Amino acid sequence: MGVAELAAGVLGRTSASPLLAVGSGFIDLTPIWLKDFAIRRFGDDDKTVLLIGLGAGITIAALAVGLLSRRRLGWGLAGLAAFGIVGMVAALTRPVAEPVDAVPSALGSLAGMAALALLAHRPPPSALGALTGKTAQVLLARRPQPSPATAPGTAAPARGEATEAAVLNEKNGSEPRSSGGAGPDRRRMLVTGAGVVGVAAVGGVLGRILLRRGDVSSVRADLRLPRPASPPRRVPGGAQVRVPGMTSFRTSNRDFYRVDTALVLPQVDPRDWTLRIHGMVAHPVEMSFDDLLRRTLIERDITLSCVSNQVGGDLAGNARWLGVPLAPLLREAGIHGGADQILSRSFDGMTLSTPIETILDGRDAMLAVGMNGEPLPIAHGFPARMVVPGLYGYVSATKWVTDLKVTRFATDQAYWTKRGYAERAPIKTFSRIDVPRPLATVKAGRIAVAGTAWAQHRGVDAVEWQVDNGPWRQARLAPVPGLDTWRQWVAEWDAAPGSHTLRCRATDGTGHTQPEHREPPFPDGATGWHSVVVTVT
Ligand SMILES: Nc1nc2c(c(=O)[nH]1)N[C@H]1C(S)=C(S)[C@@H](COP(=O)(O)O)O[C@H]1N2
Ligand SMILES: [Mo]
Repeated sequence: MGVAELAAGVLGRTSASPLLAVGSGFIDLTPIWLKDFAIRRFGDDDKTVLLIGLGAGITIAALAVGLLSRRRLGWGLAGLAAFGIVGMVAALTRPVAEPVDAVPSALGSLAGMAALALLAHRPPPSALGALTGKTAQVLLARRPQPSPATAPGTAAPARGEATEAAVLNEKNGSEPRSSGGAGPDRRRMLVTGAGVVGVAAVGGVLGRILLRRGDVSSVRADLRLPRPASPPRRVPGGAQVRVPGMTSFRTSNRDFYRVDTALVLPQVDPRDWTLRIHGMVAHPVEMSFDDLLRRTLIERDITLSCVSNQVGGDLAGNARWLGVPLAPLLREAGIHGGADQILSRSFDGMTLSTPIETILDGRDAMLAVGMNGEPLPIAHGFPARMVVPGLYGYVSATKWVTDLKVTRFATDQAYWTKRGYAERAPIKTFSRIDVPRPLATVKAGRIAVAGTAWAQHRGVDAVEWQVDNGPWRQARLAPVPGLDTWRQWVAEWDAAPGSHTLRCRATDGTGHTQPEHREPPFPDGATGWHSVVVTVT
C-alpha cells in the first residue's frame, strides 16, 4: 500500500490511490440508512471514521492473507493479487477515472507479493547456524551423491538418517525445521521485515506529501473577488435573538455544516477552472474564472439545508453568498424547449440535478464564488458552487462545479436521484428549539425558549410552541432580510418545577403548518415536530 500511495503521489492523482479509491467506492455503495446513521452519529468526522474503519478492514484482511500464506505461499500471493484487483477496480470505476489510475494498485500489489516472497523465503542450508534440521540432514546426506535425480536408489539411507534426526529433534523439544530461535536466519528475517516496513512507510508518507502538491489554499488566500453590483439587503438588527446559547443568525465559514461525498477535498485551481454550459442549448458556453468574475455579481443571505437533516437537527447554515446569477447565463446559452433539468457536475465527478424552473423563476439562483466575505472555503466548493434558495443541497448546491448540462429528467439522473431520492426537493418547513437544550436542567421562573425555523423561499410566517401537550402559543418572530434565510423565534415561559416537554411547529408563507407525523429524511426530507425534555428545579 505504501508503494501504491507513492505511485499515486507521483502521478498526482488522488483517485488513483487504492486507499482513497476504495474509500470513495465504499461511500458510493453505502446504503442510505448507513449514510444517514454516519451523518447523524459522526457529522463532519464521517470521512475520518470511514478511513479508520477501512484501515481496520485492511489490517484484518492482511492478517488473513498472512495466515493463509503460512499454509501455502501461493494463497498469500493470490490474496495480495486480490488486494490489487480490488484497488484497480475501485480506481477505474471512479467517475474521473483514467486508465493510468490502475497503475498504483498494480504496482502496490506486485510490491506486496515481492515482499511476501522475500519474507517467506527460506535461506539455503549453508547459511544455517545449526545443521540439525531435517532439510539440512537430507542435503548433507545427499552431498556425496552425484545427484538425487540421476541416482534415485541411493536416497534411501539418507531419508532414514533424516527421519532419525527429526525424531531426535522432536525429543529435544525443538522443531525439526531449521528456523530455530536465534541466529542469522532470524536476523535476516528481521532485517528484511524492517526493510519492507521502511519502504512501505516512506512510500506512504512520500505519496501523501506528493498528493498535497495540488493544494490550492494559497491560491485561495491570494484571490481578490470583485464587489457585488447588487448588494445584499440589510439584515435587521433584531434578526439575532438575544438569548444565551442561541444559534447565530449568520453561520461562520468555520461552523458551516459540511455534507458531501468527497473523501479528500477537490483542489481546483481557479486559473485552470472552466465552466461548460452545454446540452439542450443553442450556444454552448465555456468560460474561465475571470470570465465569470467579469459578469454582474450579486450578494445575498441564503440558508442552505441538507435533506439528511433530522427533526431537531443542525444540518443547515446561513451565509452571505457572492455570485453570478444563473438565470441570465442559461438564457444567454439559449435553452431549448422541453428541457426541465440542469445536471451539474463537480470537479470530482459528482452529479446533482436541479429543476430548471427553480433557476429561472426569479429567485436568486447563483454560481457562488464568495461566502461571508471570502472566497468560498475549499470544503464549501472553491472556486465556484451553485446555490439555489429553497432547494435541498443535493438538488442544488453543487460544490466545485465545472459543468452544467441542460437536459431532461427523462434523460439524465444524478447521484442521489439514481439512489431513489426525489427529483424535486423543495426544503420542507422546519422548526427547532435551540434553547433550552435537550435534557437541560433550568431554574423555575421566567425563562426564554428560543429556536430557529426555516422554509426557504416561502418564508416563515408563524412559530407556535407548547408545554406538555398544553395549548399552542405564538412565539415572537425575529425580523429577517428576506424569504430565503432562516428565522429565529423566542418566547417566555413561566417554568414550574418538574419534568416538561416543549414542542414547536412552524407555518410557512403558503399557510402550510409542519405536520406532527414523523418521516425519515429519505426520500425528500424529514417531517415531524421537534420536542425537548427539560427538568425545572
Ligand atoms: N460536489 C458536491 N457538491 C455537493 C455535494 C457533494 O457531495 N458533492 N453535496 C450536496 C449536499 S447533499 C449538500 S447538503 C450541500 C452541502 O453544502 P456544504 O457542505 O457547503 O454545507 O452540498 C451539496 N453539494
Ligand atoms: Mo445534503
